[in-house]
Parts: sequence; C-alpha cells; structure tokens
Amino acid sequence: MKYYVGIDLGGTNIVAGVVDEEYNIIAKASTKTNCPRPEKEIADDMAKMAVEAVRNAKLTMNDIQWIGVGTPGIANSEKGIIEYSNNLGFNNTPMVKYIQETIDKPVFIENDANAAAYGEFVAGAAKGARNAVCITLGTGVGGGIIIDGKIYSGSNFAGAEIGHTVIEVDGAQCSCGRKGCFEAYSSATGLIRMTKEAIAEHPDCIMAKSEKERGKVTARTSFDCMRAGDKYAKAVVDKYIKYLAAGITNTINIFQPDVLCIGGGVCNEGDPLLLPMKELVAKEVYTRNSPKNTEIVIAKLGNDAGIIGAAFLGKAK
Ligand code: BMX
Ligand code: ZN
Repeated sequence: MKYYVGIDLGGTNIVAGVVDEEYNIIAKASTKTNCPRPEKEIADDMAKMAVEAVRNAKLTMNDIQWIGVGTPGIANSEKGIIEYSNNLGFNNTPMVKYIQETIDKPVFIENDANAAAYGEFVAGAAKGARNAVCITLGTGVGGGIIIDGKIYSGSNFAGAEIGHTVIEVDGAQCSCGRKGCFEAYSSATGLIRMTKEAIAEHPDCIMAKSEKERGKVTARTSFDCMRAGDKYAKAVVDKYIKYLAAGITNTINIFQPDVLCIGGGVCNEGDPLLLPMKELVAKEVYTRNSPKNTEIVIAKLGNDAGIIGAAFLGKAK
C-alpha cells in the first residue's frame, strides 16, 4: 500500500492527513493556524502536523510518497511559492522550501479549492466525471476546475477564482477589492451580511430576536427563522438562492462540466436551498433545452476533500 500526506491550510486550522492509495484518510493531526503570525512558524507547524499524522498512522516518513498542501490564495505550484494569500498574510512565501527544511520529501502546493475539487473528483461527488467544477461556499467562495481529469489553474496559477466574478455590478464590497463578486453574495460571510442588513431594516423580526437571544448572527439564522415563519428571513433566503443560482448558471455556461459540485457548510441546509436553486438554474442555463445537462451535486467529502485532494496533488497536473 502507498501512502501520501495531504495538508489543508486554512485561516483557522492546519489539518494534516495520511491518505492511502484507496483514498482513505487513516490518521490526522491538527492545530490552530493562529494567524497573523510569522509565515515560517505556520510552515513549521504544518511540517509538525505532517510528522504527527504519520506517527498517528503508525507509519514512518519512509512510507510516505510525497506531501501535498492546499492553501487559500495564489499557489505557484512550479516554484513552490504561495504568492499571495490575504487572510494568511502571505506574500511570496516559499512554502515548499520551508517544509522541506524539516521533511525530505517532494512537496506540492495548490490553491485550497482546487485541491478540494480534486479530492471530490478522485474520491467524492465528482468521481467518474471527465470535466467537473466544484464550488465551496465557506468564508469565501472557492472554485476548482477539473478538465479531462486534471486540475486547471490557468496561467499564472491564478485561475479558477470563480468567487471573484461579478454578479452584481457596483454591488456589495468584496474582500478582493471588487464590488459585486459572487463571493460577496454566496459565501457564508455574504449570507450573514444580508441577514444583518435585513435585521437592521426590520428590528422586530424573528431574526432580530434570534440575534438578541444568541448574541450573534450565523449563516443558519435566516434559514432557521424562515422555518419559524419569518417572512423577512424567507426574503433573505430567496435573495441568497437567486444570487447562488446566477453564479452557478454562469459557471455552467462557461464550462458545461459533467458535474458541478457544491460544498461548504451552507449546503447542509439541504432541499430548502437546493431545490429552488436547481429550479432557477434549470430555467436559465443556456443548455436548458438540451437532452443532456450538467448534473448539480452536493460535495460528499466535507472538509476531508481538501486533505484527500492535497494528498494526491502529485497526480493532479
Ligand atoms: C477566496 C480566495 C480563494 C479561496 C476561497 C475559498 C484568498 C486568500 N482566498 O476567494 O483563493 O479558494 O476564498 O476560501 O485569496 P475559504 O476560506 O472559503 O475556504
Ligand atoms: Zn471578489
């Protein structure tokens, strides 16, 4: 049996997993990212987690083929440099070199959403597809594109940033500097913003009460309060779904993948999110009258997608 290590570097957690050649995660190790802090410290912790995960798997580094890393931002996979990652505070960080100072193995890096898409492609909801696009609805909206079984990251390692395509000109401010990005509406962060806006407009609604009781607004507030009968919450959910459907329809119109996979916590809402979204997409997509169309599915692997995809980066390009 061959083994690989995949590391998912996130704004909150660093998770390393040992993955066998049948795509099973056999052991993990994790720690807090604790950013902002010096990039070398983060890299050292990543190497530490890799070593710990291997130990937890009762293996040694000799059993490991290579290490793969998924990171938010722009990952130059040829030079092994994370060129830019705003939430981690990275600028031209030589991640591969740093990790190899501790571990003498080949190290591959890739954007986190690309790695997660690859994970879903090799072992999850996009398994068996030739062309697949995965969209993650999390803190941001991540995009990963698989064409003919390989990760497509474009030139300059900066492609597949589906989250930063504008769906509302002059719309809500995005963290990338543009206004009206898909990410500004369809991320969990975007949903929370729209929920807060509605609460400010309707201070007596059920969402406002929920905020007072819990002391916070989350990505679930609007869905929960809609179920409790709040018409303003339903309006937020409807708006969220409308934007999500627009972003997904755009993506299908560009790529016409066999499978479009969506992941991230918001997908746990299930049918109340998915059914109306799929209905809107079906009405609008360019191929609406074609006998064959892109299948929209929910990601299967959750947070493990990023680890499994990272672990197989040695085969991804
Ligand atoms: C942002 C962007 C993408 C990333 C996506 C998902 C940065 C630092 N991140 O659009 O590269 O894939 O977020 O990130 O520029 P997540 O934090 O939601 O997983
Ligand atoms: Zn943007």
